[in-house]
Amino acid sequence: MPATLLTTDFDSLQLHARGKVRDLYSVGNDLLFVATDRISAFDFVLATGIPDKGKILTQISLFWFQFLTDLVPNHLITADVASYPQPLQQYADALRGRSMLVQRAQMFPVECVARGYLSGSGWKEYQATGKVCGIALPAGLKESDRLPEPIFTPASKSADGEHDINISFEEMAARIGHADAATLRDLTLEIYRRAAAHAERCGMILADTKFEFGRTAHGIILADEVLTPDSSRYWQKDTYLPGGPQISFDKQFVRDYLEKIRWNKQAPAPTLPEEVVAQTREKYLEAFRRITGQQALE
Ligand code: Q0T
Repeated sequence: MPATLLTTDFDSLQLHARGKVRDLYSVGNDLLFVATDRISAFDFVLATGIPDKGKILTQISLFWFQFLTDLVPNHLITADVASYPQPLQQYADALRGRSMLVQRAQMFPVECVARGYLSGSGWKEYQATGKVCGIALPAGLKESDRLPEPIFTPASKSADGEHDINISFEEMAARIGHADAATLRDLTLEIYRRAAAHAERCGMILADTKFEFGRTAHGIILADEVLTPDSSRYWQKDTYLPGGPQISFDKQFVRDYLEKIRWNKQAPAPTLPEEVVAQTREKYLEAFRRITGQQALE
């Protein structure tokens, strides 16, 4: 089993932002996006990482950027470490396979979510109001049901920066302007349709996914990581059964274990047994193989 990269500390680089599982550094006018092996569950980063998870997610993201390139430009400059600027070369071994040099963009303060199925916060909101983000849905839908057509359900970061809050399209338009809001909505739905069709051919259901967009001097670009199991809900097609929650493609063993030990979901987050780590790593690899058609990480 390869070593786990839980945190980066690139002393000579300027940290731009640290997320739950990703670290971003400033590199001149660009950014270095690094996916660690950290894993979160129930909103906590667990004490144990999943070896290669950051590499697997980066390779999935790179596949999708290329798959979508005729539809939408993206922030990727290069993921070829040998082509990175000189100050990054001392970290080449840590960065290889799990990093991207990306263009800095002015990020839109909105999470762009597309949903083709009723799950998570969408299902909760539908049960309470019959709508999701102001969109009326047919009565009588069950949890995990496929929607009549994919819907755009934007969200904004809450003040604590933790939980996203679903907002209506009109609320989004009030924040960023109607024209940009319409452009991001149309892009989000078009990307979702294209990706969901590919997932389907790979035996998976792309239930929903979240995109982040930014603006550069050249226009709107797709940023962040895209269509990874961390930013998307993937289900296995052959076990799909609406009327309840679906088994998470990637985190099923982690969630089962955390339920089994009856963790109270308070800090400190637990460690994972090596069996659960191995099973979970295998699920991420399976997602990678199915989506990219590649047999192994380079
Ligand atoms: C960003 C400018 O998840 C984030 O950071 C955690 C590491 C969100 N985030 C994205 C940016 C990006 C990107 N991606 C970009 N291309 N340009 N900012 C900042 N935070």
